[in-house]
Amino acid sequence: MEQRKRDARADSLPPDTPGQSGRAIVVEPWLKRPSGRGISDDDPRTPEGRLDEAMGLARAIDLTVVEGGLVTLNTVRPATYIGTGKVDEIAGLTKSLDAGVVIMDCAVSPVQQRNLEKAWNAKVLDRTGLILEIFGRRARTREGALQVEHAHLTYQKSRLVRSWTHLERQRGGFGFLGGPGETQLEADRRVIEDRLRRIEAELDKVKRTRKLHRDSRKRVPYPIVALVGYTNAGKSTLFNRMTSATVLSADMLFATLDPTLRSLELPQGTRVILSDTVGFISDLPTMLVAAFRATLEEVIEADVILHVRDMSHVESGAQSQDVVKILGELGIEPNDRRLIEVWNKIDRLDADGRSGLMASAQRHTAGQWPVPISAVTGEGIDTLEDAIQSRLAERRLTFALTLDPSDGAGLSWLYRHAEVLEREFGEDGLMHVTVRADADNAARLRAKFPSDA
Ligand SMILES: Nc1nc2c(ncn2[C@@H]2O[C@H](COP(=O)(O)OP(=O)(O)OP(=O)(O)O)[C@@H](O)[C@H]2O)c(=O)[nH]1
Ligand SMILES: [Mg+2]
Repeated sequence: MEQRKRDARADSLPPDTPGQSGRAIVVEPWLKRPSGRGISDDDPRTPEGRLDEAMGLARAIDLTVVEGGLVTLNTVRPATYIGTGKVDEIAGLTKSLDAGVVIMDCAVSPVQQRNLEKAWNAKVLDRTGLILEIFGRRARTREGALQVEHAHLTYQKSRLVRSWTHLERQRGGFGFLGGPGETQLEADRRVIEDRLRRIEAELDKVKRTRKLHRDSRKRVPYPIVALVGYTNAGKSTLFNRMTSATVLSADMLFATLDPTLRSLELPQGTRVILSDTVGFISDLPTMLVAAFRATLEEVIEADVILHVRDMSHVESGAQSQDVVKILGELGIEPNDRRLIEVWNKIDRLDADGRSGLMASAQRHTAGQWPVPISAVTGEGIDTLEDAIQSRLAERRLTFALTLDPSDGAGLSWLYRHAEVLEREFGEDGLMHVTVRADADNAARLRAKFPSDA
């Protein structure tokens, strides 16, 4: 009984933070299918591509990857996920390579995790656990930390339920219920739920403050341009290039976690606010998408959304599909007029790759051309700025207004809520003002100047 209780609790505990000099083995399980494709038939990724990415994720929490390999399997084993032969082989490796962590790039159940940890005498992290770990380390703001903790606890809770069901089933056979193991699990679950509720209350407070900020920014008539894209696509590099800022950009997955905003002036003089935010990844844990929804509201409400893609990456197409899918979960459809595809890192392509890319860019429907750029060399940035400008113009309306010269309050309202393009005195002694405003402010403007607008 004592033993069982301890095991059950081990499931509910968060993965230990791997040590400073963590040496890790990365295992990429690859389920064989009759079609010869991967986990799902419409998966455009290669096993090698997935393995590379998983190794990158492991390095993102400063693990030293001492070995990484594919394990093909015909079926998932309930006890250990992979076959016993492979389990033994990896046990040998963890020992000879002195690895304290094994990353399983899949979703392992609490039971599988426990069995593997025992067999390998190493900490086992699955893909969700690993991503949560990275996010936990990157969170810098209070909101970010709360969101990650929320996701982490939700993950733990889901694992509690699963192992509990397992125990229940096992005990059902003996015809009794209850016992210390279950009581402990219930207590664990209650602790998690209490904590989740407290975090939600706190997040609610933070969210209200953010909303106030956003609302007050909305009254300032600057449109928001949001950067989205797969992790490592070059969003922060582009952000820095366009705003002359120095946001951390690094060849590291999930370098950015908390959103960053900065204003910049487009060449035509329009001032916009550029927002850099967390990158996406394939199989992004759903609890993270949910937890980060508030942060991603910046994107949901943006006037223009730049989907930054790493065109030099072999899996660029698959990455793009993942981003499109997550955008869909946020309610942003692929044909949304606010979206502009930004084809980044073209400096890394050779002449053939480049001309192929330019040709396929041209094949897009007029008005939806992707913009090839290099955030590093600056190539194509001017075209991108023009594209942003013209998308904004589509969304913003221009008004020609006439004001009494003594109406200082009216004029200052216009400066606060719209972009004043022109202002002159007519021969009629009145002031003629041309302004441009976004949809929200256009409505207010119509209400305020009914005879003109
Ligand atoms: N050669 C080349 N490298 C680039 C370009 N843009 C970005 N990079 C590199 O790609 C890596 C990732 O860039 P980041 O700007 O940090 O990417 P990100 O999209 O912000 O990534 P996350 O914050 O992790 O989501 C860095 O090493 C950059 O120097 C480019 O146009 N050309
Ligand atoms: Mg970044």
